[in-house]
Amino acid sequence: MEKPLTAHIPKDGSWLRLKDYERVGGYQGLRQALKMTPKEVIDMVKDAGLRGRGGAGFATGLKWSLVPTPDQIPGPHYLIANGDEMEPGTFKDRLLLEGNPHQLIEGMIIGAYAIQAEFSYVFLRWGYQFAEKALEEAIHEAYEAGYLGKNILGSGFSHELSVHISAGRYICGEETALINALEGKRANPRAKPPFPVVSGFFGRPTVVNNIETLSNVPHILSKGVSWYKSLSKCEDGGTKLYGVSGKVKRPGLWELPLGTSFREILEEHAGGMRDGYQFKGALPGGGSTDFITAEHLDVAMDYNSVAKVGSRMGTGTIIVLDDKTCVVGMVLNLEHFFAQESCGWCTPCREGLPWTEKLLLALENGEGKMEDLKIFDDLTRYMGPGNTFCALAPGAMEPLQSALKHFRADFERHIHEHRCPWK
Ligand code: L3W
Repeated sequence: MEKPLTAHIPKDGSWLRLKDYERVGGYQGLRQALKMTPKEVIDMVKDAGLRGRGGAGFATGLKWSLVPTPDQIPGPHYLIANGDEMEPGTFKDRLLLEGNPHQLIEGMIIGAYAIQAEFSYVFLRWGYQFAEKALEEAIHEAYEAGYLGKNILGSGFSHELSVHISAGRYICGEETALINALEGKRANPRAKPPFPVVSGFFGRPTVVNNIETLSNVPHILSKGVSWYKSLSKCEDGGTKLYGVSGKVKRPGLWELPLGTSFREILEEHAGGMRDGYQFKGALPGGGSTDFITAEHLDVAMDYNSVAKVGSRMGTGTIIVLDDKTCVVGMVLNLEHFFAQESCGWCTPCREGLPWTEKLLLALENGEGKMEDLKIFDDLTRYMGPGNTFCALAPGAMEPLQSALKHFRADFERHIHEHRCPWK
């Protein structure tokens, strides 16, 4: 099984230096891209079926193709790698940032060439300090070797790349809040449309892509579309970093074919449930996705298949719920996080999330009422898609609404027994 994204990450906790990266084919994708026109590069990424790995799964080549060309809107154009990884349960970009920063840098230069961007930024989570060090050193190596700067490899294309450290809030990872933060403003999301591809950083055409997404790009260019599609088990291309946390025998992160079954990830790679614990449900792609249950164990972990069973693949990092953990307590923990991380810009999110947290806390403490379940149903609707500026509140409602759907009896037991039955 090929693992292009992770195969060469050193096992001793260090990162892949330029010479070692080049030895395993590093920067061949960039060399190939610079022989092609920007449109040919975009078409290749489109044909490869690369979809955004940040959570939404938007087609990467399509996103790039929506950027006006410099003939249509003269520069500057920008590319931003979103490394503000803070989704609950998600720890996949960190591995790529810390272990193989050149792969990301190469993907960024290729992406920048495709959209003819003069500047790019890695917007990095505040706490990822080892990643920052590795990235800064790798960027220095790339400048020294002529992969960044003026007239890259004699192609006539010039590009500058730098790292920006996030202020350390979840909302800074939402792409339009991220752009505001990068401009030095308060990190409030902006209304979309206009999408950043048309009006982003300082009102200029801007592509924001996830770290894992951009790390795929060098391999598509160097090894081709059919090879890339052959890595996957579904209609989209490539591999995926899948993670598992919770009461499993071997929590961790694995690079596997996109579309690997949930059961295989859970039972083979994570080793199954720990002795004494039963699988009850899971959030398939971070804290802001809907629960799936034991009846969905055979779902293929790809964007379309997980959507068909009423959830989203999201970031592909699974959080397992076991039979000895209270689902109300688990959702309370998530809603506490989302309420704390709301930027307060729009009313449903600012008011609705603390209200949700308060009601869940009362329920968990045995002080809930049956009417509260109706209020939860209303809150999930009021904070649903289309009622807020960004996806934070609708995402926060996904675990709650699906917990109420699949595990409503657990909520009712708290009310009838005036206590948490799991304590
Ligand atoms: C041009 C159009 N561009 C959409 C672009 C858009 C963005 C991308 C996806 O949230 C999800 C969220 C979290 N013309 C376009 C267009 N685009 N239509 O496509 O857009 P969107 O709005 O569907 O999603 P989003 O707001 O970017 C991402 C979920 O991911 N999530 C969170 C992950 C968090 C991390 C992290 O911490 N690093 O990854 C997990 O599931 O809930 O639904 O670029 O501009 N017509």
